[in-house]
Amino acid sequence: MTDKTTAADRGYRRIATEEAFAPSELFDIYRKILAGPNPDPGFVSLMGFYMSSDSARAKHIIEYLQDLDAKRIAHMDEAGIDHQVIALTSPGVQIMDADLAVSFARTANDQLADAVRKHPTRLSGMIAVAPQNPAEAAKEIQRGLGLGLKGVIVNSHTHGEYLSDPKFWEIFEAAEAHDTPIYLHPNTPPRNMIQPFLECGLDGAIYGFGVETGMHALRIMTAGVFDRFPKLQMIIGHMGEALPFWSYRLDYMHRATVLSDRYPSMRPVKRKISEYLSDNFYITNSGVASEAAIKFTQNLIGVDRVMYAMDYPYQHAIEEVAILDAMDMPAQDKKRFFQTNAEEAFRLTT
Ligand code: 1DF
Ligand code: MN
Repeated sequence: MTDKTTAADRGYRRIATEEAFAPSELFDIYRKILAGPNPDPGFVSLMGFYMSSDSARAKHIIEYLQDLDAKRIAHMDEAGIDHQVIALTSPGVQIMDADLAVSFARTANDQLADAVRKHPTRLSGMIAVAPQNPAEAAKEIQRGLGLGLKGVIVNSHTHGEYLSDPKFWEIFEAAEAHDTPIYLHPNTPPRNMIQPFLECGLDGAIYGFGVETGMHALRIMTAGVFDRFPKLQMIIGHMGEALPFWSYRLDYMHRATVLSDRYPSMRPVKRKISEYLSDNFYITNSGVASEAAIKFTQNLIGVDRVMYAMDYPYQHAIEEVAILDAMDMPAQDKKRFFQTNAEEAFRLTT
């Protein structure tokens, strides 16, 4: 089912914005962590599975994560993806000790920048950072932009810690100052949250990812991050990790909780949750080829803030491209969804 149309035939380029890669050296590091003392249970469940399973899905994913060249481009051609915005796969460097995380983020960013230089019209890449060392993360944002990368990838919690903690805010400060967005991508729930998910197989992309990452985004909003950094832009996948559907209740209960002075950790912030969602977030449909969910989210946060992602190679489902092409939606909004919102969010120039 090779897509034979061109961007000119369609009226839009298809830009996929949550696509993953992994240098082969990442798996060497992961093997050591998995074999080490008391590895993180979510990491064991996720990467421990993909790196050891003989299933067709696992083998496909491990093989294509490592390619940033002909094999990936062939899959893009086959599916009709004009351009991928690629990030180091979850949990990236965030499962590592701080010093290794800082140095491996640089290695991964150098590799990704090389691939982007080789295929500038087909590939863009996000900057991996180590939140374990916020000052180095801020420096790496600047260095990564200098390499031609666009945007920053953070794979949700880092050893159970969330970016709502002000110790991480240098990262927000750097992203805002450099006018580059932060993609808050899922990770498995941390050690102290995962047990009820794990015992029934719901810890991964099926559900645990969304619960963990949606909560992380909420913590960032309720901690006042966007009051302190009002121009900061973040991106969340999987139809906003369900936050759009929660939005009315979040607004109501947040206000009620603040007014009743219930928690020292929930202080007044300047705006409603729904306002932060529409002013400070882009939402991608990664993994969700649902016209109803996409339109609901466009309606809630604006047609200029919802954009396309495939989640290659984890959801290498090329039939979904045709489903999304066929959405009953004004042509200019479909172009926003597939192309121009991504160009604006990531400041793409090719
Ligand atoms: C999976 C899905 C893994 C997504 C991912 O990274 C990922 C999965 C490790 O299916 O296990 O990025 N995803 O975003 O849906
Ligand atoms: Mn993903």
